[in-house]
Amino acid sequence: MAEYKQSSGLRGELNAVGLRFGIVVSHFNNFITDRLLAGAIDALEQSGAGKKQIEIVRVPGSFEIPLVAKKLAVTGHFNSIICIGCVLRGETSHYDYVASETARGVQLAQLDSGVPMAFCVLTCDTLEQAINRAGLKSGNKGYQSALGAIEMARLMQKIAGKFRAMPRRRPARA
Ligand code: INI
Repeated sequence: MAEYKQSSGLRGELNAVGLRFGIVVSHFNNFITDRLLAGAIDALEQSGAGKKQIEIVRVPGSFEIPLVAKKLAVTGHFNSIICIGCVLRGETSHYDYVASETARGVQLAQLDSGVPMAFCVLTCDTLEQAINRAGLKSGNKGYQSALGAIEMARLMQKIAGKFRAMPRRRPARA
């Protein structure tokens, strides 16, 4: 084990030059989602992405994010997709359905399409909690999610590049 340093292993660099990103952003609670969007764009631009590499698509609520994220993913145009929403707990169980189905839908969309998706859907009990996660720079979940989107896009490229030329093997029997 000693020869495996903590830093060893494949990892995606935080370099967005030449990558293409889709951002799906929910209008519901847009006081919060606009700030998350601004954080995400900041992170992408600081990492080398130009405006032409970023496509922003708006949906009514978080529940609609997965369908649109998948629609974008299967175009084959994007290296990574960032899903932005904010679900606030209300008086009814609506919150639970919207929050869990959005998470499940985004996970299914990335597994089905093979395009990495950053999950930047806040699920908070109060508006104050959401505000704290939509602040500036390190306190902005949009910023952090975009860094994750870049890292995953590069990692997918590395995996594809590393194993493309290798002969295929049958999977081992269980
Ligand atoms: N959508 C959200 O993004 N956040 C919420 O907090 C929310 N609440 O609480 O209702 C919400 N509802 C709308 C939902 O996402 C759909 O747009 C709607 O149900 C129509 O399909």
